[in-house]
Amino acid sequence: MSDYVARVLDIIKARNANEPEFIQAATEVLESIAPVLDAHPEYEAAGLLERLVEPERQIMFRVPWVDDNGNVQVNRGFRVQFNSAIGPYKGGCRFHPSVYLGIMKFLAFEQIFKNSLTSLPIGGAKGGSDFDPKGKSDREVMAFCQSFMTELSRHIGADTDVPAGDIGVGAREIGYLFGQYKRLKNIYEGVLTGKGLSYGGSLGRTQATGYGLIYFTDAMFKANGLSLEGKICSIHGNGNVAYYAAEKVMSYGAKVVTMCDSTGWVYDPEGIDLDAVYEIRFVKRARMSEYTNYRPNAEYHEGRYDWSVKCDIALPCASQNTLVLEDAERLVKNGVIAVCEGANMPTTLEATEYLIKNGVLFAPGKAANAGGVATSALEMSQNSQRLSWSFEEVDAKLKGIMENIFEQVKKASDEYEPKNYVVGANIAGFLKIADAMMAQGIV
Ligand code: NDP
Ligand code: 2IT
Repeated sequence: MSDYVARVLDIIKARNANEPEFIQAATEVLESIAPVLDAHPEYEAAGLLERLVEPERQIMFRVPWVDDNGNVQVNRGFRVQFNSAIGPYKGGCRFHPSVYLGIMKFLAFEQIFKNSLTSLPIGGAKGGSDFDPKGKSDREVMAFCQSFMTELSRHIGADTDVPAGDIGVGAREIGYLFGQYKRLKNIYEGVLTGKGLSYGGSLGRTQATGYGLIYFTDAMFKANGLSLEGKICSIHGNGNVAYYAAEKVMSYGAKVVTMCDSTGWVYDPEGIDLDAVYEIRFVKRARMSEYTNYRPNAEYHEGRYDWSVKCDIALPCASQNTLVLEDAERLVKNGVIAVCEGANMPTTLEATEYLIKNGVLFAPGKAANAGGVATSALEMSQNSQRLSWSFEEVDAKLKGIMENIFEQVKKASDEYEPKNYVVGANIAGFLKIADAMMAQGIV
C-alpha cells in the first residue's frame, strides 16, 4: 500500500470512527487504487484523496409526521451529496430502521464510482431515513414521505440532485415523494427517477438493476468460457433487485433454488416460483414464510440465510455485509463458481478476499448492480427530451452499458495488480473521477 493511501486511511478512521461501513467501503477503494496513485504523484500534490473521501455536503434533518393513532413520530432524514465532479448528484433513498449517517456515506461513496462506470454524467449521492415502512398504512407512508420531501426539496432538483429508490423505497414511495415536490416547487421536472409510467417514469427502470446484474454476469461468464445455462443460483433477498435478477437469470436457463427476506429463507429444489414471490412481496407486502402455502414441497427456514445450499452462482441482493467469511467458506466448499453482488457491499472484506483467493469469479456491486442507476440516467435523458423510449430500446441500452462496464472492469483488472474485478472496478471508476476533479481545480 502506498504511503499516501495509508495516511488518508488513517485520516478516514480518525474522522469517521463511528462509521464502520464507510471505513469498510473507503478502505476497499483506496487499497485498490494504490498503484494508480503511485503512478500519478500529481494526485497527492492536489490533495485528491483527502477531497475524494470528504462529502461535498451532508444534510441531516428532522422528519415529523403523525401516525394513524394520532401520535407524533419523529424520524431522521439524510442526504449525502458526496461528489459532483462528473454530473449532478444521483443516487437512491433508503428507508430502513438501520439507516444512520455511516450507512448513507458508504452508499454515497460507492455510488461515485458506480456512476462513473456507467459512462453517464451523474455524480454520487445517497439519502434516506431510519423510518421503517414495514407494517405502516399507506396513509402513514404518505405522511412520512410528504414530510421528508418538505425538507429534501430545498436541496434537490433535476440539474442539482436526483434521488431514486433503494431498500424500502419503491414505486409507492417515489409517487408520494414526487407529488409533494411538485406541490412545493410548482415545477414538473425529472427530480426523481423510478417514477410511475404515467408521470415521467422510464420503461425498464423497475427491472433494470436485476436485469443489469445478469447482463454483467453473463458477460463475465462468457469472458471466462462459461455459460449461465443449467446453473443453480442462490439469491439473497426477494425485493426489487432480487426478484428481477431471478426472472432474468431464469430466462438464460439457470435455476434459482433459494430466496429470502430478513426473517427467513426458502429452498425450492424444483426452482423458485416467481409468481408466488411477486404476490407475497409486492402485492400482499407479506413475509416469505407464506411461500410454502403456494409450494408445499418447498422448505421454509426461519432466520438468516447462511448460504448453505449448494449452488453455482450466489447473488447477494439484500443488504450490506450479509455474506461473511463463514458463508464464503461454505460456498467454496460447495463448489460455487461465481458471486455477483446485486446489493451494495453485501460481502465483507474478509469474505471477498477468501472468495477471490479460492478462484471464485467475484463481480463487485459497484459494477454489477450499476444497471439501476444507469437506467435512472436514461430516465433523466427521456425527461429532458420530454420523450419516452420503448422497453426494447431502454433494455438494449442497459445491456450495452453493462457489457461496456464489464469491458472497462476487465481491462483495468488485466492492467493492474492484483488481477481481479474488485481492483478493476475501483480503478476504472476512479480514473474518470480523478481526471474530472483534477481539471476542475481545488474545489
Ligand atoms: P427492497 O426493499 O426492494 O428489498 C430489500 C430486500 O432485502 C428484501 O428482501 C429485504 O427483506 C432484504 N433485506 C434487507 N435487509 C436485510 C438484512 N439485513 N438481512 C437480510 N435481508 C435483508 O430493496 P432493493 O431490492 O431495491 O435493494 C436491495 C439491495 O440492492 C440494496 O443493497 C440496495 O442498496 C441495492 N441496490 C438497489 C438498486 C435499485 O435500483 N433498487 C440499485 C443498486 C443497488 P425484508 O423485507 O425482510 O427487510
Ligand atoms: O444503489 C443504487 O445504485 C440505487 N439504489 C439506484 C440509484 C438510482 O439513482 O437509480
